[in-house]
Amino acid sequence: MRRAVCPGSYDPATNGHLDIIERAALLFDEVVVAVGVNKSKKGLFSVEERMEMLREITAKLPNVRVDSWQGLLVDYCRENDIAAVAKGLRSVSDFDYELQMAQMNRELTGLETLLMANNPAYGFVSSSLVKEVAGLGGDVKALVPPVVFERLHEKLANRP
Ligand code: COD
Repeated sequence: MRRAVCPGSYDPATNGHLDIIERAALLFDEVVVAVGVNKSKKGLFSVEERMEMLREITAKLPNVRVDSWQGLLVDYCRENDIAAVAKGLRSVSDFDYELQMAQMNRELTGLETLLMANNPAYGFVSSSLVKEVAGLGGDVKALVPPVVFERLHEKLANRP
């Protein structure tokens, strides 16, 4: 089975993430959307909340499942029989960073990386900008899946 991982923070998932997940699902038998657990970085959403939203937005994709991991991505992939990482590229700065990680991962265990040119419609979209714009009252409806839009507004409304 050809299995790939789409790793990320997904705090929260955006339409840019979803576009990459959908396209990876056409190329691989199974795609694991894996939320990285970073104990030193507190997100807006908990890892469980991010996973729940990802499960909802990928429910229509039968060969996609959602998981989380902590530590080195190469270790997670080795333990889960995953041969490739699938990621999106938005810009030259993304490329510099992603190329370095891809080369390191290949050096560590031979893990391959597939870098996909992003959909230009979402080239400017990132989780952090979505949170900033929504937090300041801007409309991000066109940039995130409906369930994320709803939860984002609930979360921001309940902020201390
Ligand atoms: N269009 C297309 N793709 C997008 C978009 C968009 N608008 N937004 C995000 N993406 C894609 C990118 O491919 C990005 O890499 C991925 O989604 C995840 O994005 P984020 O913002 O949710 O997640 P990041 O960048 O914070 O996550 C970084 C990882 C957790 C994936 C990374 O740090 C990692 O792999 N860490 C594991 C630890 C490890 O193994 N370290 C050694 C690395 S060599």
